[in-house]
Amino acid sequence: MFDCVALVGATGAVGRIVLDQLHARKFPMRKLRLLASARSAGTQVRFGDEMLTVELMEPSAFEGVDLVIASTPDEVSAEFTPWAVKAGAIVVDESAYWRMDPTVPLIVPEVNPEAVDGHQGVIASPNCSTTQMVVALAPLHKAVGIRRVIVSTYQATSGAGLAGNVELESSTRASLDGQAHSPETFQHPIGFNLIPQIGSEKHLGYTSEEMKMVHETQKILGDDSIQVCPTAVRVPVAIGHSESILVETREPITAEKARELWEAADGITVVDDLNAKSYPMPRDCDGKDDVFIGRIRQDISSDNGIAFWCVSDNLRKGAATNAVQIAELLAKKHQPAAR
Ligand code: 2RA
Repeated sequence: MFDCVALVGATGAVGRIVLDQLHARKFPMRKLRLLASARSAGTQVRFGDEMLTVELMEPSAFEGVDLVIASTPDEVSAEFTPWAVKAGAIVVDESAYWRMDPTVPLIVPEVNPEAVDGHQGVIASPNCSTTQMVVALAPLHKAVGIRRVIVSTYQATSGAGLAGNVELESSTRASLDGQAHSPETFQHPIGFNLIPQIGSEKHLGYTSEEMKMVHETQKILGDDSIQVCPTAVRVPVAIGHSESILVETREPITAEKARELWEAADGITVVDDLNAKSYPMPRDCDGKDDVFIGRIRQDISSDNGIAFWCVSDNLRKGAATNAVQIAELLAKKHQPAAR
């Protein structure tokens, strides 16, 4: 049981779901405080039957806080995290800022829960497109080893926050009305379109989003030899990232064995009957916490390959749910400090 938990970023797309999850999962805490920049301070936010007032985030605001769950841009995390750690809090951070810091565990509870023991005050939650992929990859990696992953993503507009969904609507409406539309959040109009760029150029023509999938996957699975070749694409879907994944394994594995492993794994639901037109789709996964897997096939172009389709709610398992699950791991180990 934590005495005091602070949520940073409660008014954002992910923060709202963190609040719902803390309430729905009866997170063990005596008090919840909401912290934000001056722009949101003073806002009233519902938590169950209570209305909480968002407080100004400044160094002294973290006094007495045991645990921080944060969903903010990278530069905000860089500023406030040292304040929180200095005040004695553990920070579960959803930004990209700390993820690749060697002193910071990067955790997906179904995959590497043991990494929680190595924290030095900060624990990072991965990028949404990585999280759902590693949940799917982990059982295969454990059973037969993974040599290489080729992944194409189909990422929802909510990955870019509330503004992404506002732009999906306005761009779609403008297209239907035959009007021009100037994009602000995305590089091009997203209505009736696909945009093969998420983030900026990072390495050899790969974007920042794509390179996150490479480095975060290796860190979470604890194996730098895994090769990942990603293509990240923004699609006109509001919620739910989809991924087409081809895995080259170290030892052969059949599609039937892969299905068995996924059916037995925590956090995975298999939806896989092509003849019944049954496979995961973003509309069906919206609002759910699992990672959904379907279209499970042997790679017909090589001996050691499995191809599959993977969908997950990017705001839930891709962000809020994963952070709350990390906080639950911490809660199991937490002894209230004498202050
Ligand atoms: C996106 N993965 O979908 C990003 C959000 N972290 O834009």
